[in-house]
Amino acid sequence: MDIIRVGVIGCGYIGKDHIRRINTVVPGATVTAVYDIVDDNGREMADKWNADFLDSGEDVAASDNVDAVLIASSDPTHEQYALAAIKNGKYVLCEKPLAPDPDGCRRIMEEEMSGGKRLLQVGFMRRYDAGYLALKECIRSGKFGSPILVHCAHRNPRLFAGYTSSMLITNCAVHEIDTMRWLLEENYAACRVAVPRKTSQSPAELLDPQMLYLETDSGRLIDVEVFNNCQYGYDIRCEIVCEEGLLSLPVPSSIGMVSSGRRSTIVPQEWTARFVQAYDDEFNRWIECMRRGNTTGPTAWDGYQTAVAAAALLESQKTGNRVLIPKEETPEFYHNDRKGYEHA
Ligand code: ISE
Repeated sequence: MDIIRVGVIGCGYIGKDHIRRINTVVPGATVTAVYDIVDDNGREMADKWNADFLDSGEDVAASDNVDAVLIASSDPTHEQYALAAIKNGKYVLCEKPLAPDPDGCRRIMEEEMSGGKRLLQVGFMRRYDAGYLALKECIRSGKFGSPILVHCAHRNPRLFAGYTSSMLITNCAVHEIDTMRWLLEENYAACRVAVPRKTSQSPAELLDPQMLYLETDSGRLIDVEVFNNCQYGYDIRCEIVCEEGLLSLPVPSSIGMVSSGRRSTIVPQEWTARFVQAYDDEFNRWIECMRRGNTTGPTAWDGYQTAVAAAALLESQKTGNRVLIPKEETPEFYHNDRKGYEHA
């Protein structure tokens, strides 16, 4: 396969960044078609990058000038565009979440399985972050004993318009839900949500911050603080308490500054800055594998498992009760040794 021609659905904040990434960072690919629900967004990207400006996401998925589809539109639209891409036999990278609900993810899996070929990757880019990869390597080494507890924080400096209490789980915490499954290599058994005093910085109706508790099948306990209006910066933390040691996600490095009698370092303000290399590595691997006719990375099954856990967390957010997380066997189609899949 020569240059991979990528069609982009969604030219908003992250879509624009990915279009730049595909056209200027990732070798072997170029953006050939774009669509956005806001015409000006789509037209701006089409003009800037000399891509086809199409009238719908479905047109992008069906275009003869597109080999692969990137879905970077709003969460509730992911399902319809993933189905359109798969129905057209296109490879697809769908930004997280695959769909905000398990049923949407299930319909995508059924479509992919019915076609008999793995086509879809979910954009859980933290699996490509050097810090999380180092944590995984340390766990696998056994040098620190088995993990027992994991403490996470997922803090955004400010909300974007229209954010809801559910989205703290289905849009933000899905990163931790997927990453902890991947890091600890096991599934979840139960969960609980606790809602502390709300920040006065957020709208009164928004449950912000929230504390999420996830229990794994082997009894490990993960706590995730999700705080979407922390004011000071974009701050992602992960500390793993093991039987014989402690592992912590590195704080992103920045220059040290000394002035007016104070020492300081920079706290990132955007996730695109904090995880720029992880995104680049994720897209490099996506394109590289596609050129060999393969898929890689988080699958639709991973997206589904994340949505199942998120649904249980949403139930607990409403009741405050501990909620069991349903278990299902991984379909053979989604086993890591499946032909055409390059397991990282
Ligand atoms: C955003 O959509 C992302 O994916 C970021 O990685 C996450 O940290 C942020 O909370 C989400 O809103």
